Amino acid sequence: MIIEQADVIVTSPNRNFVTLRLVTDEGHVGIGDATLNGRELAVVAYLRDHVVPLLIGRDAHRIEDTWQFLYRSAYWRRGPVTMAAVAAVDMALWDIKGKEAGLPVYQLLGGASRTGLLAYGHASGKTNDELFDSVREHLEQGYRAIRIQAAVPGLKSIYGIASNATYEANKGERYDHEPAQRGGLPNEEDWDTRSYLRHIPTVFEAVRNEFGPELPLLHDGHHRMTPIQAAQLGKSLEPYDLFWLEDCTPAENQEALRLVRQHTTTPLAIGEIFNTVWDYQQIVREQLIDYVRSAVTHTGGITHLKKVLDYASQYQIKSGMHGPTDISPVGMAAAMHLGLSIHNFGIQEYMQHGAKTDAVFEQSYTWKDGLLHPGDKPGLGVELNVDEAGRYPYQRAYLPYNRLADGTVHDW
Ligand code: GCO
Ligand code: MG
Repeated sequence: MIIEQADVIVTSPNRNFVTLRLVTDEGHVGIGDATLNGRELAVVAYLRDHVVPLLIGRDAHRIEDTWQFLYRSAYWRRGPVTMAAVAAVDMALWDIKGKEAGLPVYQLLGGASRTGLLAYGHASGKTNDELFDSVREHLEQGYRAIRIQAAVPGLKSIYGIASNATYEANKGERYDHEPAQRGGLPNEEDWDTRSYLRHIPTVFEAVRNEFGPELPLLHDGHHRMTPIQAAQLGKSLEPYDLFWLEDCTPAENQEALRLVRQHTTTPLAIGEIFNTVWDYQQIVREQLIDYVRSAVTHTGGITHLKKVLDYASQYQIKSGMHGPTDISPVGMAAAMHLGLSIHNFGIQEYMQHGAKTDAVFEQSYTWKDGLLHPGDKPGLGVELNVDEAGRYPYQRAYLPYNRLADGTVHDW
């Protein structure tokens, strides 16, 4: 089965998405997600200019060989652009293999290890009342685990706070629940770690008082603390029994987590900006984390992320795959097939895409009683409606960035 055609499709229904579409001589179509939020066109160029010519004429069955060929023959390895491009090829080839076999991808990965995937949603608020409304709305929608982000007194705008606390207030337009701004230049936000460290434990105390001890609660530190500050936060959140504290320190410094770990039993999740198993080598071996946050889309596809998660499983470390709206429905489906099949699944982030995105990417995955399932259509189970995609041309979009009160740029 030979790859005859490869196209890179950029579309911006509720936000920008990059999709690789492969067609074989037998007429099978496979799609893969290559979206890198805020740097989308770099991946488009990598795919169009460098990868597509290598794909035409290749045997679509040879997934592992194609992965190794793209990774090693480039000579320049790793990095988010390269690994998102490789991921898209990998996903599209799994999609094709499933369609050829007449099986959903999770069956090819060993079959289901569970009936559905526990998913968490994003609650946030500028005040505790707003936050409670947002939590309640998530519970009503069926979420059984919820991420809590709260504004910090004295700071104008910070990561993770939706402009409207509830989906209802956004009238189904979910773009505002993610921070990328379309057009213009990046928004500047402000940050003060000491205020944050003082405030966040009070928020968790209030949420536990309001919603009780059962509900799994998560929190994202979004790379903004030093190791000792992260240790302090982990310790002060212990009474509120978090499911995880995410990205408590900037991810490049793997050793930072050793210090955090020495001080707190709050479970740690890291890795949404990692892209290979090498980024996890030390933190897995030393058991410095509890959850792997990588997305299929940013970590070389199903083939490579499965290797990361198999490695992690030796240390009882579980998956917590990245699933904000900047992962396309194709990347989300790939995560669900992988999550359903592996033994060490932990939780899946699931924010829900907007209506326009759902019309471009026709999905067969389901979300019922708080559990996701990839569905049983052959392949990944997501089809790209090319005509609908064509209605939404690319729009430049940037993520915001942070400055401290004295003007210093800080991690966002
Ligand atoms: C998360 C993430 C996202 C990222 C976003 C950047 O935990 O879901 O931190 O919200 O900020 O993916 O593009
Ligand atoms: Mg995160």
